[in-house]
Amino acid sequence: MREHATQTRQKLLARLPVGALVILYAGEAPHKSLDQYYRYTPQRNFYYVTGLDAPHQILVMAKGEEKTHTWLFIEENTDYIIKWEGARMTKSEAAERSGIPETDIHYLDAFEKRFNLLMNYARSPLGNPPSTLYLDLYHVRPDVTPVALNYAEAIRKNYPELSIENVNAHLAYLRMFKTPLEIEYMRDAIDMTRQGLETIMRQCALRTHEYQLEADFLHTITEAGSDGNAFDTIAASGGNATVLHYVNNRDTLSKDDLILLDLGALKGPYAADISRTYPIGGTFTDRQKTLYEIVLSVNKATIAMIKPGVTWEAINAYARNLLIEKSKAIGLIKEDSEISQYYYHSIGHFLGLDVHDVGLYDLPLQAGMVLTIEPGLYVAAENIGIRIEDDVLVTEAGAENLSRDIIKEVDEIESFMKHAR
Ligand SMILES: [Mn+2]
Repeated sequence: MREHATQTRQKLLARLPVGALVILYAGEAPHKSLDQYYRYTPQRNFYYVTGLDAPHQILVMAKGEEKTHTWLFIEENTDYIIKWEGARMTKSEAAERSGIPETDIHYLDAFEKRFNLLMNYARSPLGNPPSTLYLDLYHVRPDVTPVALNYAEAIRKNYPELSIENVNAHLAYLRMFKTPLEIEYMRDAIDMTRQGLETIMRQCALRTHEYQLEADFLHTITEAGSDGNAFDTIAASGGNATVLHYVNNRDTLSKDDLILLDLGALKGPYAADISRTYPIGGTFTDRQKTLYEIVLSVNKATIAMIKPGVTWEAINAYARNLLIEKSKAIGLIKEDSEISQYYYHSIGHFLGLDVHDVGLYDLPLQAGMVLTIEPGLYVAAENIGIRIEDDVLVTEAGAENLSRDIIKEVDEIESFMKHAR
C-alpha cells in the first residue's frame, strides 16, 4: 500500500489550492459498554491516504507556494502499552507502510508544538502559514457534529482565522476510481466471499437456524485470512428476506423456503458485497424458480449494459422496467406502479473501502469504478424474497463481473447442493 498511499496523497494535494492545510484523524474504537470498546477499524479516508490502520494517529499535509509538508503523528510505546495492549507501530514501521519519510513522523505529544510552528508567520517552514483548514466533515446524521470538528476544537479556538473546508468531497471523488492494487484487494475479498457461500451451500442441509449459516460464513472467511465481515451478514429465510436489512438471523430454517444471503468478506479494509438466494432443501419449487429466473435475468442483463458513459439513472430505469415487464408476464402485477410492492430499493451502489462506498451518483460511469448490481423481488404474501448481487468493475471496454465465479444459475446451485456432501 506504500506506493498507493503516496500517490493518493499527491492526488489529493493536487486538487487543493495553495494555503490548504489537511488534517485527517485515524479515529479510535468507540465505547461499547462499561469498560469494553468496539474493535478499532480505520477511518477509511485516513487509511486511503496513509495505508495505516492504527488508532489515534494524525496526518497533517500543508500546501505552500513552492513546497508541501506532510507529517504523521503516532502513539509512542510505553511499558504499560507494551505489556497490556501490545506494542504500537514504530516510526520506522509507519514510514515503511505509508511512504512518509521517518524524519516527518513524530509522536503525538509533539503535535501542538509543530502545529504552532507551522502557523507562525515568521517561522513557518512553508513561508506563509496555511489559510484554509480541510477536515473530513462527513455527517453521520445532520444533527451529529462531524468527529473531526471535535478533534480540531483546540486548533479552531487558537486559530479562528483559518477558514474551514470539507475535504470529504475530494476524497470521495478520488476513491471512486480504483487502482489496480485496490482491485486486487477487492478480488481477494470477493474470492473469500465465494468460499464462504460455498460452505453455506454445503452445510445448509445440516443446519436448523439462520445464525448457523452466518457462523459458517464467518468461519470460512476467517480461516481464509479475511479481516472479518464487511457488514452484518443477512441470512434471511422465507418471509424474513422481504425485510431488506434483516440481520437478526435467529429464525429456524424450513426446507421448503429460500434463504437470501447478503454478505461480504473484508480483505484488509476493502469490502465485497454479494447476495445469493438458495433453496434451503437444495431444490427450487417451480414457483421459486419462476421468480428466481426473473431476478437472475435482470441481474445478467443489467450487468451486460455496464460500460463507461452509462448513468446510474439509466441503469436503475433499465432494471426496474425489465422487472416490470417480466412481473407482468407472469401475472404478478398488472400496472407498472405495482412493482414498488415487490422491488423497493435501487439497483446498486459504489463499493470499495466502504461497503456503500463514497462517490457521485450523478456522474456517468467511468473505467475504474466498482459497483454492485443487485435486483430483487420480494413477495411477502408467498414468504419469498430473492436478491442476486454481483460486484462489477467498469473497464475501458465495458465491464468485468468480479464475482462471476460465484455460481447463480438454478441448475448450478441445485447440482452443487446435491453433490456437496
Ligand atoms: Mn449491496
